[in-house]
Amino acid sequence: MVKKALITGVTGQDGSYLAEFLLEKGYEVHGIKRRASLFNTQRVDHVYQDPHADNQRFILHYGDLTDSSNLTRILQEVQPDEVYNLGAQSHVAVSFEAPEYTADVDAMGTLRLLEAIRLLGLEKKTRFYQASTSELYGLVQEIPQKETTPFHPRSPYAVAKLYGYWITVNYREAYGMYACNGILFNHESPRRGETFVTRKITRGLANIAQGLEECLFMGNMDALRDWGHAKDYVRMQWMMLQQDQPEDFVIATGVQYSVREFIQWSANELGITLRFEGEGVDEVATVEAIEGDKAPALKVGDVIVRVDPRYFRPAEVETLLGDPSMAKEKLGWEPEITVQEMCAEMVSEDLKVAQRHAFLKRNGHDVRVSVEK
Ligand code: NDP
Ligand code: GDR
Repeated sequence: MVKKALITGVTGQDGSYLAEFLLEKGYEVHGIKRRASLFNTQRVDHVYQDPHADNQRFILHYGDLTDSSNLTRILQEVQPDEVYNLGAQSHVAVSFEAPEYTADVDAMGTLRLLEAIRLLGLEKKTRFYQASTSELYGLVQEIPQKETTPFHPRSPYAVAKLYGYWITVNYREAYGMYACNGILFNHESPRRGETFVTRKITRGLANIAQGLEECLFMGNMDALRDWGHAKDYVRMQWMMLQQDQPEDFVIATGVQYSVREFIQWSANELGITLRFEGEGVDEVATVEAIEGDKAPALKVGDVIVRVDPRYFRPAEVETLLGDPSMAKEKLGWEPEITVQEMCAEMVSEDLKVAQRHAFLKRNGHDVRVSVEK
């Protein structure tokens, strides 16, 4: 029997890697996509299958985590063996601006899915994965953070995800459902959304190197994160649903770096040596040396990174460092891609796009790159 998986958030970073992974494993993969005024399936277009073809194994359904009847209908139609709830308003800073919507999608959306599984009598058939987050630790109570570390969320996003975490545990305990949480630390890739810090850096610096932007405006560069590669982390999401008993796991690399270090590595990948000077809102990064031909638009002395307090958060999560030893011991999981390798891959992909845009611009085309406002 072919296994069926349903992924919410299939058009996002993790959803796209997970869909690829499950298709390779022979699953029939169903995904929920939102209606948008523009196409929003770029991350999964390469696995798209013509709906007119036979034996379709990748099927998209219109839906939304704010709509119970829609979720119930899709679950009833698909009768999935596994549900991966990756859909979310996933941006921490945006959650301060849209707290109620974030709660509706991230907290209530999780409840809607669990309750639909139960109402349809699928609670013994369908296994449920909840995309929980290191943001639950927020103001950290213990270093490194593990499965038993107490939570102290620091944003509307993290508070909503706290509800998602506990309602998943509750449905497991109350109804015997196979439901579990992956407490994932930050994970990135060339498919990362453009306004998360790593992608903002790799894309921004590649654009600056090619003369498409002038300066990168950053928030708190002292923030420390435990960054892994999304490809490694979706493998673990699947592994969590293949155990005899459902359990919650921390997924992390166990190493931590600052945002500033990530900027340095990205610049180095472009042949640029940066010098950071000043403090707080006056901190800037200046080009100290240039090697090779990846940054033709720059000269020594250019200031290409500045701080903009607009990107500071009302309550910041200063430091996160995960302890993935339970995942290693019980599931044999270990990350395969280092953060430096991931940074190199992200810069290389963003540079290719920037070079294409710069070529078009040099040849008289009106090229505008979107930047975070
Ligand atoms: P993305 O922001 O890249 O993707 C989020 C997905 O959710 C997109 O497909 C988005 O659709 C969809 N979505 C947003 N709102 C709704 C809604 N109302 N109804 C249905 N779908 C919706 O996130 P990631 O792939 O990075 O993360 C996946 C999950 O893991 C999220 O839940 C996130 O909170 C969580 N997480 C992520 C971590 C990370 O470091 N990446 C770490 C820990 C947890 P659209 O494409 O239309 O916007
Ligand atoms: P985070 O990721 O909030 O950890 O949530 P993000 O990349 O947005 O921020 C990481 C850290 O970098 C600091 N920072 C900036 N962040 C952004 N976005 N833009 C900036 O200009 C900037 N300057 C500094 C932030 O203040 C923060 O400390 C991500 C999301 O994927 C969540 O969905 C997920 O749950 C967590 O990771 C784990």
